Amino acid sequence: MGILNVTPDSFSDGGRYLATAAAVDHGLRLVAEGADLVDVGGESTRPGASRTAAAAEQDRVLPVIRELVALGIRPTIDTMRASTAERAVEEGAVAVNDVSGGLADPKMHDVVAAAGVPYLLMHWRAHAREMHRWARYGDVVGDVRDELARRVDRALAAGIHPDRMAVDPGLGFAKDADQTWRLLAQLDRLHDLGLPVLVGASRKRFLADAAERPGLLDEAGRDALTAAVTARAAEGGAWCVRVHRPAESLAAALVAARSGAAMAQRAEASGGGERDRWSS
Ligand code: PMM
Repeated sequence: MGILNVTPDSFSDGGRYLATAAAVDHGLRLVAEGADLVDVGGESTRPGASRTAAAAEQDRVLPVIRELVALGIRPTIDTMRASTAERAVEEGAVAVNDVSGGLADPKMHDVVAAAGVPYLLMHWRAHAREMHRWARYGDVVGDVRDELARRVDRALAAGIHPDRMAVDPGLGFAKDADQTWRLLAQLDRLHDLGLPVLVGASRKRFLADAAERPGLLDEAGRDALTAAVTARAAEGGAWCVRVHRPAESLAAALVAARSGAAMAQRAEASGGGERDRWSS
């Protein structure tokens, strides 16, 4: 999933794609790099950000979605607002990516259920302005999994089909760097939820923890770190990664898939040997 922020203030690419033509060009570039989906957002959720009005959000994203669809691209809508989700789906958005998992807008689950599109449900505790105050957990992985389970139950009760849902641990959202690294290290525990897992690490602040060299702190360095996280996410069984630079993450995922296949062959060969011994 390629990231297309049509915002003046997103933490990494804010202001670059505010004009519809620039946004559409960037959407094409993301697809050329290998993105299957282009995630269009019109409201920044960077730490400390204040809310964007619904009308401004929709003025930013709807023309971009309309044009991407006309070009045969599959956009998803990144929004916490039911009204924006509804209008984006009318324009052809193929899924709703809701960083609040339905907590920010009580109408969201009903709108998504009625629209019949897939719902990407992220772990969330509070709006960007105050989320740092909510980064308190016992066992962060268990707590995130349990809170996601409750949101999934709520979404199912509203009528969203289980085959049309994925979950996301919400890296960096009401989590400090250490908590975020724990989630990445134990991604497999989220598979208990029985749903595909989406991971959004791209260029996020916690990556600085792993940088060690100043050269890894600029945009190119963060993209390299992001690709390394993609390899880790792929090994942890992630279904999708949401990234600014799909080319590098695709390469990382392909290597993880290829080496995973080789490991499976090796395990089968040695397992097979074991079976042969028993059967003879
Ligand atoms: N992160 C951001 C925005 N939307 N959606 C999902 N599902 N998961 C995320 O981690 C996520 C998201 C914030 O970052 P941005 O500036 O890269 O869009």
